[in-house]
Amino acid sequence: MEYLKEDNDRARKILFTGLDTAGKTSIILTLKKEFSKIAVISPTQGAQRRIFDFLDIEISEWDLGGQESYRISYLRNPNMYFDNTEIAIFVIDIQNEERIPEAISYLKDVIDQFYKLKIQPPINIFFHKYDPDFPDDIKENWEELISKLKQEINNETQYDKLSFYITSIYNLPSIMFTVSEILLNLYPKAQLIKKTISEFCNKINCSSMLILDQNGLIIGSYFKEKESKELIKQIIPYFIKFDNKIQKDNNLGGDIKDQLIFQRSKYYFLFRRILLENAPSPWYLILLKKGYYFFKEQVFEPLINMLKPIIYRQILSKPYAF
Ligand SMILES: Nc1nc2c(ncn2[C@@H]2O[C@H](COP(=O)(O)OP(=O)(O)OP(=O)(O)O)[C@@H](O)[C@H]2O)c(=O)[nH]1
Ligand SMILES: [Mg+2]
Repeated sequence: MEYLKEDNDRARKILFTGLDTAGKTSIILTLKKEFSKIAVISPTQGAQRRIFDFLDIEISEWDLGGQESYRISYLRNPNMYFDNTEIAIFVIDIQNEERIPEAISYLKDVIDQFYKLKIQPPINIFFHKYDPDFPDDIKENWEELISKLKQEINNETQYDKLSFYITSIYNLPSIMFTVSEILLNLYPKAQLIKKTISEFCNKINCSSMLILDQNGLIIGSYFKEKESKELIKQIIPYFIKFDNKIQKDNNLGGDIKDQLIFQRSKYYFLFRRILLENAPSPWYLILLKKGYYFFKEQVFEPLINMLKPIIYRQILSKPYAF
């Protein structure tokens, strides 16, 4: 659940920064599935903050409006804007090649502020606006540009903790997978969840599986091979739309047993809501399996029992019950 409140010590700070119009706020709105707001977006005024839960962590998300006057004021007051950053996301618009030198120069300024503050958070560079519908020759140009930029950024910054991602708001999984992966680095039990899911998948012989939280962020995944990973990525946006629809329609939705199974080529997809006690919104499980399989309630019991002690929500001081 998302809510606004004053900063507190517990929240872990994730900072979105980059030039104006790079796409930071659009990425955040995509994460929140507030797609209609992207069409009428305006430049972010100063720093916008929100707090949301990810597993048992409170995330304090900072969206630093990138217009020049704001950038100058952030650099003048690093304590106010850059301090306590645990993860930085630096967004670069790859469709605006002209402004890339300016973006790299600002990235260097940001890194300088981190050094001044004696912090060294991981910086995740998003090569953004890599839109899926562009023709192949343009995408080839982007690929070349991106590999050149990776080298340039590594050489010019000499920063140890850089990671690079390719994203577009028109490729929802690119945003969901990337941000989830980055946030999972904050969660010590992430490996345990991964192991639990993978053991379960091996046992029931499924090809891939995802568990999504109430915000659609991926808290655990398993992929046996590349093909099923691609298929599951393509399917996520449809499932999320489907769930929005059933949640709105009281006659259809709300039941813990809500699930949807359909077939595409040799795969069966299962989409299932997991209702958590005390949680206003459900989690989701998406599973892909070759051949027909009847997903009985009991099949999931071992998985849920394995996950229960792992996913313990300290903020409410109550365990999540499935
Ligand atoms: N083609 C394309 N356009 C995008 C993408 N992401 C964002 N945009 C567009 O880029 C423009 C700027 O997006 P914003 O999200 O406002 O950019 P910002 O980085 O928040 O800008 P400031 O708030 O001024 O710092 C908008 O018109 C978005 O629709 C993308 O992945 N592909
Ligand atoms: Mg913005």
